[in-house]
Amino acid sequence: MTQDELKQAVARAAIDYVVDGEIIGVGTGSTANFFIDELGKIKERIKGAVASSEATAERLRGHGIPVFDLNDVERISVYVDGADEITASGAMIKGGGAALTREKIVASVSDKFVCIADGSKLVQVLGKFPLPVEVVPMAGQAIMRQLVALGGQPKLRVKGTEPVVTDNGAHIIDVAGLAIADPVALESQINQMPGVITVGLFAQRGANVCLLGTADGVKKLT
Ligand code: ABF
Repeated sequence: MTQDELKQAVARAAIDYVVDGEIIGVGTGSTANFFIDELGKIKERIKGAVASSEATAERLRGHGIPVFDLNDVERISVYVDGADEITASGAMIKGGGAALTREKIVASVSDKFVCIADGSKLVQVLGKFPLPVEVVPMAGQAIMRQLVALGGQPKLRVKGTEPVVTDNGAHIIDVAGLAIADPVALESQINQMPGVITVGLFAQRGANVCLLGTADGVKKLT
């Protein structure tokens, strides 16, 4: 099976977690896009969705799925999203798609986080994938010095010669070289740096369920 077929298989499996008549939280990225396409096929069963990025909102609308502002929604039963890395206990690195802040916000108000990923995303220790940190642009250099002190190799994410600008008007620093033994502690530590908007560690509130696409079929972790 190709990587896209594995992503499609987990996206399909995640439909089982959709609660009829409710508003679904929807993540960002290529695996989430497959989920949106599956959601489009059963759109009459749901009330709508809250999107974690402008790109996701546009794709949802393209399928005729109503997109709600989170301020108008009291609760979300299920949030479905991908990850860049995930451990067997559900701690994740996210943010490769630069949507980490809205992803963390929507996940935080959802009863259940269902992570969908192809098998290559499962790791024992987080950190091989550079850890994304969304920052207020003026704080970039100051935050990078603190990340170096933590043992990381931070780099401003650029597109061409310009910094990548997120949906929130902020920048992304990618931190290589971290072997993250204690993701819960590191999440707090980086979150406390002035100017950090969100760190792409989702450990304090990790995934409740992980659907992993493998050659032997969809495996459920956690
Ligand atoms: C989002 O999309 C992320 O937080 C993560 O960065 C990325 C995973 O992308 P893909 O599904 O394309 O591998 O969920």
